Amino acid sequence: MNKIVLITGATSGFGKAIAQKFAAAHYNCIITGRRKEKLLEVANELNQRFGVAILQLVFDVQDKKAVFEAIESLPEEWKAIDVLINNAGLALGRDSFQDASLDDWETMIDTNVKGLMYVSKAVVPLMTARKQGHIINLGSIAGKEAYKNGNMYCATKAAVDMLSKTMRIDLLPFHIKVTAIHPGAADTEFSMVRFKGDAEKAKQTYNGYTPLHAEDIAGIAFYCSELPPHVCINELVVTCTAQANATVFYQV
Ligand code: NDP
Ligand code: 8X3
Repeated sequence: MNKIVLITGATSGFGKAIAQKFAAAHYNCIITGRRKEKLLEVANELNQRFGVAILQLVFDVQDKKAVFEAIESLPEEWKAIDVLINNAGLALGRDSFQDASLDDWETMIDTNVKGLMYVSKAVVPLMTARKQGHIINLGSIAGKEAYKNGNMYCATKAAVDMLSKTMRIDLLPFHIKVTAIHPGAADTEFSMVRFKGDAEKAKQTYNGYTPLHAEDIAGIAFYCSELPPHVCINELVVTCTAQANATVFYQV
């Protein structure tokens, strides 16, 4: 029987690469996102390349009702989720505290914190019932260190960091592993979203160095998930070699 992984935000970036990695290892994949057409493309590709079963769930993680309805109406054969990857998330804007948009801040809180909370609360009962499971949360180096104009994005990822730590404690009696992966700069759709479609600004983020690629994080997430039952990687901060911390880069 193939194992089952549920990946939020699988229409691009880390989530898509993670789905590819797990599907290649014969996991059946539940993939989620808001963009239905992109999700369908990913599903078709995974199905054709790897012959695994793919279930697509289209919902906005900010929508509590939609999240719970989607998870609660999973067909019986999809309920034994082995690995949940809370990946859906975003940054919006890079403005000072005094200039940043409240709407952007609320969207980041609703997506990065409340979205992760809804999906986890919906999936955890399926794991506690089986007394097994692994939750992998995508945090960020931004949740570990403050940087200029990072304000609410940093705060939401600090929340993911702390939630991961506390989930690990509370879920201990159920043998559920909790891993937080905190990447540095990675060349996905992240910066296009952050800078609201400004391709030039997005490109500048990665000028003069080789950033992480989505596949790098996918490989690490998969490695964490494949360790023996008695081994759990609690957290990892992962940067490209040209990035020393949240703010120091070697650029040429
Ligand atoms: P992408 O923009 O490429 O992917 C983000 C994914 O999240 C998309 O699949 C998107 O799907 C989904 N998503 C966003 N908002 C929602 C929502 N409201 N409901 C459902 N799905 C949503 O970025 P990354 O792959 O880089 O980002 C993935 C995670 O990694 C995020 O949590 C991000 O904060 C984190 N991260 C990214 C870093 C980077 O430099 N790239 C570094 C550190 C952490 P759709 O639009 O179809 O809904
Ligand atoms: C994304 C990395 O440094 O832009 O989480 O915050 S950073």
